[in-house]
Amino acid sequence: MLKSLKESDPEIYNTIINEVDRQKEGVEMIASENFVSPAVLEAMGTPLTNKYSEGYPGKRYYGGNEFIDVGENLAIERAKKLFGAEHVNVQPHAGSQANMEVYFALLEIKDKILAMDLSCGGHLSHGSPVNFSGKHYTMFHYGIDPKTGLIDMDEVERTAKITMPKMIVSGFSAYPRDLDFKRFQEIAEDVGAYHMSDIAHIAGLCATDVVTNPVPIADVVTTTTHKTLRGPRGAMIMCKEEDRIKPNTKKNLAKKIDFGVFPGMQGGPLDHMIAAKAVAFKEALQPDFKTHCEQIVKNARALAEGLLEHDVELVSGGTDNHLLLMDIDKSFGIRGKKAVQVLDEVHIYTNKNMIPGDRGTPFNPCGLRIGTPAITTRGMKEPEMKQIADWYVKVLKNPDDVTIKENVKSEVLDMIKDFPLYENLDY
Ligand code: DSN
Repeated sequence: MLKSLKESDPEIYNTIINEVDRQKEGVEMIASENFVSPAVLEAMGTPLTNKYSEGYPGKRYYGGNEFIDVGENLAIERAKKLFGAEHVNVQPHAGSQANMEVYFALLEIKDKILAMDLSCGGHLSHGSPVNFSGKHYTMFHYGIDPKTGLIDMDEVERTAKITMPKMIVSGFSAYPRDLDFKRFQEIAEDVGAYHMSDIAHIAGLCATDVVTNPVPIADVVTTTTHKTLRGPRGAMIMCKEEDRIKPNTKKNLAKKIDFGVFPGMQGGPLDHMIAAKAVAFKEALQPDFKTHCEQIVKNARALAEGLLEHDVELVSGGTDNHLLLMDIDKSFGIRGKKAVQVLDEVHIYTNKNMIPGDRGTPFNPCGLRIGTPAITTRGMKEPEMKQIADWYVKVLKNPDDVTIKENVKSEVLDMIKDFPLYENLDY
């Protein structure tokens, strides 16, 4: 593999090889990252990338789409089965675009949206002022109770009743607990709003009922396909067929969403990525994917226990899902920028993250977000989590101690030898 690339573009070839080696030789704990299967990788790197297929299966604007239609239909049918969805659109290129497509499909510019605050775990596309969502819509935010670290659903309800939004967004990028999607839906129904749930982080856990699956509950659900779902980079939108807010109009909800994706926001779909999504959905339908998702959560809980034994402060005191948020400022007197740097040095990969009531800035916050999807894919279990928790404490307590960092790095390199990655890729 990569023979032609090696010859024609050695600089990019070397970049790829170096990155693959970095992935193999590290403990990957960025909560939104994962390792796709060789089959998913293969589907992505195919001549399907050459095709144009604006439109939907059976209704394309270009000829020659008979096989592309088969691939897209397979992806749709598998996703429906996986999540119990009435309607699925597998064309969105990325999570932010999927959210934009839903807003465009169902709202007017300047309409009111109520979503989770970025500093409490929401996403940029949930109304950050520097994002299209915050610039084009009138945003209101709910946060979390600083005492418990949990979303206060009574506060969500109060804010919804005062602001009367057209859409309520549930979902997050950094919240370690299960969500009460039913209550979100009830509140949305009470105030006459759509309920869009963004499950980008937890999609794999939702599909396997390891955490609550909002697809049968919410009006619309968006997700990326590459996080806990372990597919290729990309996204999809799932929704009910009928529009609860505006029933009996010419276009039902499913048609509005499809129209919001194409022609509303995107042109040609990425057919090689849709084929790879179909491959990943087939993998996620196998019984061992549920066991894998259960292990992701067991690992996150074991990691939390390991850190709590060292009195590390965790937002909400623990986790129900795949991620943890540490208050590293309180626990170790270190901020996010330096923490990520020193952990990089020992081959543990993380990201800095704002935490509720953060005393820092987005570029140098008090929080560190860590997650278990990628290391669970590598086969690590509870005993390794205990070891990893000890490494965090050693490094973050002694960020300038070269000997400690060298020792931890060599222990990391030693441990990951037992968890090989992409062994059969011949590059
Ligand atoms: N960048 C993703 C994350 O890390 O959560 C969300 O888009």
